[in-house]
Amino acid sequence: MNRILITSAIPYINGIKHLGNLVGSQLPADLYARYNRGRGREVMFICATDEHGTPAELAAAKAGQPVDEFCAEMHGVQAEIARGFRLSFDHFGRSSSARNQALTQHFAGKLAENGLIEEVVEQQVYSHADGRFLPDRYIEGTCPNCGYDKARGDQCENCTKQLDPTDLIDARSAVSGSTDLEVRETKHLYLRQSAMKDKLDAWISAKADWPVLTTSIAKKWLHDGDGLQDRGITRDLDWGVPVKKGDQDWPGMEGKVFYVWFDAPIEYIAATAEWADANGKADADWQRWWRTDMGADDVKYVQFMGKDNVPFHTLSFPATIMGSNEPWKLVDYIKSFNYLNYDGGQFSTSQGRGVFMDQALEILPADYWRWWLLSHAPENSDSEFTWENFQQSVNKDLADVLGNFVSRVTKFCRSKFGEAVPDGAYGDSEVALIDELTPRIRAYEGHMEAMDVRKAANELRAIWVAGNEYLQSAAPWSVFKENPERAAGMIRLSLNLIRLYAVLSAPFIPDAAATLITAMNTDDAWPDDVSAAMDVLKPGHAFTVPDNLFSKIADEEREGWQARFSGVRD
Ligand code: B3M
Ligand code: ZN
Repeated sequence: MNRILITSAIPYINGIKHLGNLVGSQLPADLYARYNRGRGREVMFICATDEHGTPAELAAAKAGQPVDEFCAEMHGVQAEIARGFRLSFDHFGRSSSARNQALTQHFAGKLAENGLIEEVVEQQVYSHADGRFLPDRYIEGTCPNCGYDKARGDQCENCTKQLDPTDLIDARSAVSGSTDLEVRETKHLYLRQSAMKDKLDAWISAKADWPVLTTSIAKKWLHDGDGLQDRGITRDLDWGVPVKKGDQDWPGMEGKVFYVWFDAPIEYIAATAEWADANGKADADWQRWWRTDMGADDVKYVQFMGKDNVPFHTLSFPATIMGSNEPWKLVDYIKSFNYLNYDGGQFSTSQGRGVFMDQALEILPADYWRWWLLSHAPENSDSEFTWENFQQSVNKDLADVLGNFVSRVTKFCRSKFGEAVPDGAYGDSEVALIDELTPRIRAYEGHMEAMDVRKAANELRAIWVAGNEYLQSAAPWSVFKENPERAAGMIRLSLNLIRLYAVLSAPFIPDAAATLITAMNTDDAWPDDVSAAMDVLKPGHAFTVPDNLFSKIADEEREGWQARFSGVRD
């Protein structure tokens, strides 16, 4: 497969994401996109903001802004932070786009045509003061079970009892506090997932190579309790994709919108169309990624997400795609992640606990975070961010191992041979290093292909360490006195190693890699043949000594950050 379509779960618009969200979707997706581009494959890497739903409406109200304005502004903020982390999206779209609106309505129309939509009349709480229906969790009142006075309409936080809004004593709107509430009838559309259960089950069962985390969650939803449930796909809200069948009105559904989780995954497709629009391309140019009748059979499609998003991607979205009976591309591989915890607790957006993406970039450049997060990705279990561990990884891996190697080699060369690759032959120890590196690089590639993020990071670190150990034992600074030509061979190899490191490390630490490529005055072709790669920079090739790549984190700095981020965000 030489074309790779990559999507990351699209972040909600209503706030800035924390580092746990980043490492669970956008960052590993970027790693994989950069790696595949490095291998010369054609990549389409898509992300977007997830802009609909009650949380977006409420966040806008809190900010005192119309919701469309709020979303446009927050999209800009999130796009800027994404650039700061060097997330190399081909397009960062918006789920509120005209493209997504049309596609969402299109899918709903097809599902209805195929008998997969059911209209259901329900009772729901309407708030006169707010002029809207209220979702269950936006109704508050006193718990009939324990007397807790801030119980929500879906559940009591205090005694965990599942509730219906009508169970609450003195129910009030969580939006306005108004008690002027009324239960009204309202009609909603349900996606008949139950009718597609066997098809979905067969599809998931065939994915033997998927992470267990992904398939076990899907299987649980398919088989636990009463099995796969039909899912409401409309809401009584103002903000969202208006309910229509294709471009036709949907009688009885006036004034309603699709549920945010119905239109959000469709935005993966729509954002690719937005990419085409933004780049003056034709529809065929995005359709070749998504329509199997337009060439997408040759595409490998990989999705990245945190485990909480797995049910929607293994069941609801495939049900939408399959149920359309149209030749849309289904996902080929779903890479899901556990949670990253923060210093003995959980990262929490609602409580402002942990380090958020904007704050992280205020403290240190993207590469520092990328390296720690990816090398500690919560793949097989939850993992934990601690400041001590972060300090240790940065200081050791990035500063002592990689940074120090680059600095010693380039500075030694400059002082003894000048800023050009010296001429000297490779001896036994150089050949031995090349022999060691070859299988390591092949292993690194294998882990990257398999999206084993931690294993890939470990192998990359081992590749850096091998160069350091070589340099330490070859000791060109001692050899130089007796045998400058021999030392020249060692330095020629080491300068080529710097180039090799830049190419291999670019998916993890793109800024440092770019600095090295520029300093070495070279290209970034992938080392398919390691011996040949050790001979790219020929004797006489000019280079410059790069600035210090990574600074160490001092204890006082670490303690300062630890204190600053110990509470909640204001
Ligand atoms: N917006 C979850 C989140 O931001 C959700 C993902 C949608 S993926 C289609 O954490
Ligand atoms: Zn209770």
